Amino acid sequence: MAVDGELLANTGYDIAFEVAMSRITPGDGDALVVVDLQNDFVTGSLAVPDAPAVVDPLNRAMAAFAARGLPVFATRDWHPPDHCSFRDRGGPWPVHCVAGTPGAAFVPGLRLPPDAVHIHKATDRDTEAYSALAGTALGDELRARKVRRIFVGGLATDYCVVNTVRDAIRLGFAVVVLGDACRAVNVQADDGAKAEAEMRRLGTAFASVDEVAGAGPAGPTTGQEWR
Ligand code: VGL
Ligand code: ZN
Repeated sequence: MAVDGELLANTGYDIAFEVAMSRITPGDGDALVVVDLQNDFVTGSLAVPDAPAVVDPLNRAMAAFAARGLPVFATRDWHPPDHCSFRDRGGPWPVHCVAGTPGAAFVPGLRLPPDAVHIHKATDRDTEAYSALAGTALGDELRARKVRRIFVGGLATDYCVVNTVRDAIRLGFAVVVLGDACRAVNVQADDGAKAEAEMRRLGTAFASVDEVAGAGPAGPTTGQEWR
C-alpha cells in the first residue's frame, strides 16, 4: 500500500502507523545527547565492556536527528591531568580522558554532525561530575534551543548516563534513553541494571535506535520512509 506522507500528515492513520511500528519519531523540541564516546572509554584506560557496539547505533541516531534539523550534543569527560577521580589522588579510576590527549578524543568512526554542540564536563580538578548537566552549559544550550525532551545514548550507563538523566529530569526535561546505544562499566555486575531501573523509576522512556531512527546505516534521505 502506498502511503503519501504529505496527505496523511497529522492524521489518525499517521499516529496509528507510528504506534504499529513502535516508533518514537524525533521532532520539534527534541535533541540527542551523545555521551562520552571517547577513546579511553571505548578502547583505552577505562574501556567499558562492549563499548564499540554503540558507535554504529549512535551514528544512525545522529544521522536521523541531523536530517530533521534537530540539535545533537556530544559530551566529553575532560579532566585535568591531576583530577580527583584518579587513583593517585585517592579516586576510583585510572587516569582517563585527560583534556586534549588522544584518550579524550572522540572515537574514530563516530560521525558527528558538523554543527553538533560540544560539551566538556568534569573539568575542575577537585570536583567529580558524572552528569553532563553539572557545571556545564548543556542546560542553557538546551533551553536556548527550546528543547523539551532529550534522547540519550553513550557511556557509561551506570555513571555519566544515569547521572545526566537524573539531572535532566530534575530540570524538567523528558528523557528517552536509547537502550541499545548505552553500555555500563559494571564495577558490580548489576550496576547497569540498577541504573536502568532507577531511570525507569524516574519516568525515563526507553527505546531502541531502530525505533527512533529506523533500521539501516544511511540515515533518512527524503523523510518519507521515516514516517
Ligand atoms: C565516567 C567513569 C569515570 C562516565 C566518567 O562519564 O561515565 N565514568 N569518569
Ligand atoms: Zn571521568
